[in-house]
Amino acid sequence: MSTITPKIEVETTPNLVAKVYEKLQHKISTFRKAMHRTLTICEKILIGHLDGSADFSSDDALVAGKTYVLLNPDRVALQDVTGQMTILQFMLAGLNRTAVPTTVHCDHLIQARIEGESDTKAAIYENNEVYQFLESASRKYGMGFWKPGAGIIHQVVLENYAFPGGLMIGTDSHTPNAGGLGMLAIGVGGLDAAEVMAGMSWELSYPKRIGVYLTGELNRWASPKDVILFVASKLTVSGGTNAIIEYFGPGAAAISCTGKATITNMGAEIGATCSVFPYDKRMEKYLRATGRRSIADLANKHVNLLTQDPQIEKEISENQKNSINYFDQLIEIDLSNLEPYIVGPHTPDLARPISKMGEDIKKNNYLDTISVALIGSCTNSSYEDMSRAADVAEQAREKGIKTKVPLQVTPGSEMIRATIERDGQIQLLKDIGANVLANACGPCIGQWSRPELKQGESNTIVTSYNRNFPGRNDGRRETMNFISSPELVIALALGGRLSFSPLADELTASDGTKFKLKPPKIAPEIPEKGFKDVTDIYVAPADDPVSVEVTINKDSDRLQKLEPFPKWDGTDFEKLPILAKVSGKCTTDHISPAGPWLKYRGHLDKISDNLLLGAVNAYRDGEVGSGKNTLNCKIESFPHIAREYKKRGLKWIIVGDNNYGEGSSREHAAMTPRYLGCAAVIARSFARIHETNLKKQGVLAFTFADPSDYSKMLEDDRISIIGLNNLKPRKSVNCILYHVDGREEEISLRHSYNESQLEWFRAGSALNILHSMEQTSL
Ligand code: MIC
Ligand code: SF4
Repeated sequence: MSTITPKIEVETTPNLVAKVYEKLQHKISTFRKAMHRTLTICEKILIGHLDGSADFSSDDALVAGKTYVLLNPDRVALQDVTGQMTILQFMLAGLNRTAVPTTVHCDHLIQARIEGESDTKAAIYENNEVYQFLESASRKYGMGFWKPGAGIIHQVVLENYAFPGGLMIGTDSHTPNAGGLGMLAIGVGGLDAAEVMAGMSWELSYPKRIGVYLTGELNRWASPKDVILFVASKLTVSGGTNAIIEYFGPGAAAISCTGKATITNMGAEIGATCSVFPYDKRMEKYLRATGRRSIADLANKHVNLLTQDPQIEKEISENQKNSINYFDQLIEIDLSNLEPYIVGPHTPDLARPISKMGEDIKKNNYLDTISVALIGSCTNSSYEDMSRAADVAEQAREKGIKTKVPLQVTPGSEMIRATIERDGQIQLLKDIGANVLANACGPCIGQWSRPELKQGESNTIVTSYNRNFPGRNDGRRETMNFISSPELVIALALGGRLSFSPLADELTASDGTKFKLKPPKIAPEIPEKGFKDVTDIYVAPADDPVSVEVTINKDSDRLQKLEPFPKWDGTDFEKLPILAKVSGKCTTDHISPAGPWLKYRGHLDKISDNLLLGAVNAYRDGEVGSGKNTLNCKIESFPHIAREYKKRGLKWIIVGDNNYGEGSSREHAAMTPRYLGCAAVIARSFARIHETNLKKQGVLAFTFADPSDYSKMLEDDRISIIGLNNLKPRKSVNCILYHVDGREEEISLRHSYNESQLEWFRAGSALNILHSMEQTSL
């Protein structure tokens, strides 16, 4: 059972880290006494954060895919769009202050239009109400508030809060970025975060472990990005589901701390719970350079807690087969032989080495001409990244040429932006034609105004971002995003064509001579003069929180107080229509698109109008976002039909394909269906965060016992899900399909609910339980 800890503590980070190491030490040695096992890093960090109720004595105490564990995270990070719902839900719990150190980061709401400064100003004006809400709630409830312009959540967390051996949750799927600094950092839905902020333990299905054994050293054009693009090509977008990816081996220490963060960041693209590297000298160096000497000293004293037991690497280096004792799967990469990769379009696991891109373009008829090149984002905007990109820019400047296509740069944080301005990298990029956007997500999440692009016009962009689902960057499904490292994106921008390979092709200098770009020099991860200090980007919690008011205007179209969802009425779901059966990839970007909709993330009713607008209708070839309204047989948009059903008190279901809900952590993709009357989602399989979000919001999440039953669900069917009063962990559920021709078919559904998760369904949502626990503890 989860516990509520009413004790509120405000900790300085070194204090917190010292306590975490003490706890790790104690729990790990208790575990070793009971289990006598050799441990990997992720096991050490998980064991060290198990809550008081953990029992190490039973054999199935920590079995991947079987045991649910309760953990006590050390920190919570929220960003401005998912953070709104999180805070609204936290407020429903009725506490005075967050029980765990928490920060809020304003990064997703700044739209890229002209350039950084003016775009940030415009965003502050347009989103004033939301920023005021987030800032006042932060001051009141004891959270650190990072202003718009301060930077992207994951970069700011890496620079300020991440620490080796820590456990953090964040309401953003790229939270695992902090794994580059040896932290287990996991993306979650807003309600998970709100519960931890309220002092509850956090539940996780004990993950599998995938080991990535690194040898050799990156060279020439290959960069950390290529490590993860290669891993993504091997594991695919669902290969990391319910697994932690643990990197180790002699090659790990050859990658900078920020390079490691690029790799762990993009573990989200393969569905991994998170990814982590062992503590090493590169991390120490980064901690010291970012003003955290005392944490580096502490980490140095506890290296054994922050690295895997040495026996593991020894055994695996002797014989890879030994990996089965420690990992469910092992991938080996010799960094010295790694080629630069490029992935896309439309999925991050469609990878090939850059040398093969030309062939692929011909084979698939991709548009070769690049329309815009973009570098930066939370994934790739470190000092090292920008320096390597600037090195390529400098080679072009020396030859008197500029990029053939517009080049946009998004620095990950104000600290990075100010430092690369001081050290000249920005100027080099500007000299070849770059424009610098705000320190924010911008075009990575559809916050990109592209008035020059005609409606329906196909176009190719190249980016150093992490996601490339259709419609993601500019709201246009026709835009094809190919992802690569920043240095390669600069090279492609100079070539102007997707088929340009700096390894093989030449450019023409301003004097007409031909030249080849040289691979960028090894770049420092830490600036020689140190990172630049920046001010006026952070607001601390108030000293007199009682006097701070958090206001939500009743008529606002940006924020809406939440009403609890109704309890389950105790009856089976009988003869429900299928609102949508989706075919193929259905990410959270398909279920609850971002871009222009981001501004309604604090207003459940408004944002519900985007429900499934990107989903591909399995019944109607080419139909996206709409389907048949079974009440009037007209083709209408999914949110419209859902509202019609809701008006008539009719619940409905969604049928999903493989890895349904992949991608982001946004719980809106679960809340909006719930709000509009979705009773259940039945899919071939789910992505981890989305499945939990559905469960938490009280929507039943089922998978087909036989995945081929997906094809039995017909457009005009009515569906009954029966025996709900007897729902039990690991017990399948019966579902009857009533076809229009009078036939009935029975199929079997599976689920992964444990007993306490079933309570969420019965109570109407997990929040309803939190709320009633708080009421009784008052
Ligand atoms: C994303 O990269 O998709 C986002 C936007 O950062 C999301 C969070 C969101 O939808 O707000 C994520 O990764 O979780
Ligand atoms: Fe922002 Fe893009 Fe990073 Fe998500 S992936 S946090 S949208 S920069």
